[in-house]
Amino acid sequence: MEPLKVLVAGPVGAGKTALAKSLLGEEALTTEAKASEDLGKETTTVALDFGTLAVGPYRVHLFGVPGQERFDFMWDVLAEGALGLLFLVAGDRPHHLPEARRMLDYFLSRHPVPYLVGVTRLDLGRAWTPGEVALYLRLPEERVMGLDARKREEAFRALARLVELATGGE
Ligand SMILES: Nc1nc2c(ncn2[C@@H]2O[C@H](COP(=O)(O)OP(=O)(O)OP(=O)(O)O)[C@@H](O)[C@H]2O)c(=O)[nH]1
Ligand SMILES: [Mg+2]
Repeated sequence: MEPLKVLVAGPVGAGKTALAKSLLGEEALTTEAKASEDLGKETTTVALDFGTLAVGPYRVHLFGVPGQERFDFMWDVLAEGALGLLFLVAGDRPHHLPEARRMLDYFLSRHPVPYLVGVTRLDLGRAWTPGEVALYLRLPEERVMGLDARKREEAFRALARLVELATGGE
């Protein structure tokens, strides 16, 4: 069976790299560099996160894209041939939602693939709930779920649901 290429996208600090690490462990290929501006964390992805894992009968190739807009040239490079999009948004950073909406529209207009939105960091102060994020992004509630990107079971549940959407539940 052909590998299933899945893209992980979303604004800076949404947890794309954390998700790659929790799903792939030591196998995760990451490209972190010291953040050149204050992003609320020390490092940021400058090229991609990558790794492969099994989801049921499928071999998934996971490609995480950088969140910073200055690396947006990588988005189309990595999106080539993708069959699903896992789009992460930090629930505790509702001010990132306008950018999230633009990024999601951009991706889906160029690569209309099945998608799932994951809302992370729900345990942190005054986070928006997945339902509120769905309303704001004008998405059906079933396309939005909460997860802690640091926890393997939660990250895997989100990925498995996307794989189900991408493969039509076969
Ligand atoms: N408390 C908490 N922290 C989380 C959760 N999900 C992710 N994080 C943390 O949030 C931060 C997200 O940072 P990254 O994983 O580097 O974010 P990114 O999306 O890869 O960001 P860029 O590569 O800069 O675009 C990490 O410190 C994670 O450990 C969550 O559900 N709760
Ligand atoms: Mg990253």
